[in-house]
Parts: sequence; structure tokens; C-alpha cells
Amino acid sequence: MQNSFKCGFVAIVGRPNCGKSSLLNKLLKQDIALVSHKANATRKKMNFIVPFKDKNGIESQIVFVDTPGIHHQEKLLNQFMLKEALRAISDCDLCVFMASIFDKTKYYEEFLELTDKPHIILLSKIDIASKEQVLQKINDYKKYSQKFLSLVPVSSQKAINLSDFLFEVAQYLPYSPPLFDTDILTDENLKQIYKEIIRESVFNNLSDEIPYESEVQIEKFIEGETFDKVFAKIFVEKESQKSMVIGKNGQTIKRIGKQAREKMQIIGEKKIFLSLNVFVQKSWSKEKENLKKFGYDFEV
Ligand SMILES: Nc1nc2c(ncn2[C@@H]2O[C@H](COP(=O)(O)OP(=O)(O)OP(=O)(O)O)[C@@H](O)[C@H]2O)c(=O)[nH]1
Ligand SMILES: [Mg+2]
Repeated sequence: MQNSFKCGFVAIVGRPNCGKSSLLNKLLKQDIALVSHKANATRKKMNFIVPFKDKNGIESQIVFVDTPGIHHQEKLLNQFMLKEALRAISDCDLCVFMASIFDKTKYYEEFLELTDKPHIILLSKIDIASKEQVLQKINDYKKYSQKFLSLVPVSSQKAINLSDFLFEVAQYLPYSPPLFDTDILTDENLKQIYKEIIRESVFNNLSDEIPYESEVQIEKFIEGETFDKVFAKIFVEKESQKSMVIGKNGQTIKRIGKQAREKMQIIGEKKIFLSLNVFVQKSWSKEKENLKKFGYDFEV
């Protein structure tokens, strides 16, 4: 019945590395969102669509919005990322504040200073905490109980409490027909997803500052029924970084390409031809005009 259907936008926000993108991949049952053990992996918000049916048979379409980790930094790209997260909070019906089970509650206080949106607290990574630590942390949040709708401790890695979490979210969604086709996982196009997969491979295969000072652009994308051709550029800020991305005898770039291609084939369910080239673009992340060329537009 259409009038018993619920649908709404739910922004997942929290500090870098608390596990936002991992949670969404788990809920989608597909590794679409970029995940890294390095912080500040997600740069732009992205919608992920999760269907849910509660015990009473009420169906929902939950449109989760993955966001960059909330943190304050001087760097222009980081300022864009913060703005992107704030934009997601202001546009959503409900917010989920996610914090690792080990995070101090002061980060929640900082979140409360940013917004008064109705929200659920999600305590992540409970698989690596003891029962006592989990209970203690829940207790620490009790003093804010007037501020949040509910609190759910979860583990994405071990799939603990995830349906309880979806049940809580669905409860607070408005009655509305679905806003998206019921068989899609994201409204993001394949080109953008491929870009994120290449960025993830850069995060996985390079250390230090390179992942943060690099960017990927898909130059040409020829989509076919069973075979996609992707021509991408990796931009870095310095010549020395370019040599590191390429590696001795091209070993590193080959590894980045192989890992990315394998994942693109799984996600796209097609054969992939991937061409990667490395370019130096000084200060690409330090000037507003340059950032805009890479899709990080402050004005939008
Ligand atoms: N043990 C454990 N690790 C987790 C869990 N969820 C995420 N992680 C790890 O935490 C790290 C960060 O995960 P992400 O999902 O990229 O975190 P994020 O909040 O999206 O990070 P940003 O995009 O940088 O803000 C990765 O190394 C994940 O494997 C979990 O449930 N348990
Ligand atoms: Mg992320």
C-alpha cells in the first residue's frame, strides 16, 4: 500500500575513519563506497539506497547519504569536505551521528554545536571492544539522552545490530512513496563509482601524503554492454610524487591499475579496459578554481 510506505534522506556523519562508508557498503551488500584505513577518504557526499521492511510489514526506502568525515582543517579541500558534510546534514530528514566506540563524547558535543537536527547515535566498531567498554560508553552518552532519538552500538565488520539500526531509522522517516527506482543501489553514475574505485586503489597502494594530494579524473569513458573502456588520469602536486605513483619500472601504477580493474569488473559486472596516466598539477587542491575543475565546487 502506497500510503504505508516510508522514504527519506538520512545523512551519516561523524569524524574521519569512524566507519561511515564501511557501514553503507555492508548495508548495500556491495563495496561501492571508498573505504580506507587512512582518514579523510570520502571527499564528496554520495547517496546509497537501502530498502527495509519492518516486522509489521511497513516498507521503507532509506536514502543514506555518505559524507566526508567532520573535522576542521586549514586546507581548502578539507574546508570543502566539511561544507559538504554540513550540506548533507541540512538537507536530510534525519541524521545519524556515528562515533567509534573508543571516541570521546566531546566529539558528540561538537556535533551538537553544529546542528539541532533530530538524530540517532551509532557507536561503531564494537567488535574490537569488550562488553564492559561498550556498556561504559553507552553510559557516558546517557547524560545527553534528551538530545538524541536513540543510540545503537554496531559493528559493520561483524554485522552486529544492523537490522536494529535500520528499524530505528525507518521509524523516524516520513510517509512518502519511494523517490528512486526500487532496484538501484545508488543514483551515482558508473563513471563516478569507477573514479572512487581508482581513488581507493591509490589509497591502498601509496603511503604518506600522496593519497591526500592526489586526485583522479576519468578523461574518457566508453560504456558497452559487456565491456567498458576507462581512460583515467591521476593528478599529484609534485614531480617526486609522480615518480612514486609510477614506481620502479612502473610497478606501483601497474598494481594500482590491476587492483582497481579487478574491483571495477565486480561492481560493473563487465570486462574493463583501464588506462592510467599520471600528471603533475601543482596546487590542484589549494586554489578554489582548481578544485572546481575537479568537481569540488564551493558554490553549488
Ligand atoms: N574493526 C572494525 N573496523 C571497522 C569497522 N567499520 C569500519 N572499520 C574500519 O575503519 C576504517 C575506516 O573505515 P571507513 O568506512 O573508510 O571510515 P569513514 O568514516 O568512511 O572515513 P572517512 O571517509 O575518512 O571519513 C577502515 O579501516 C575500516 O576497515 C567495524 O565495524 N569494525
Ligand atoms: Mg568514508
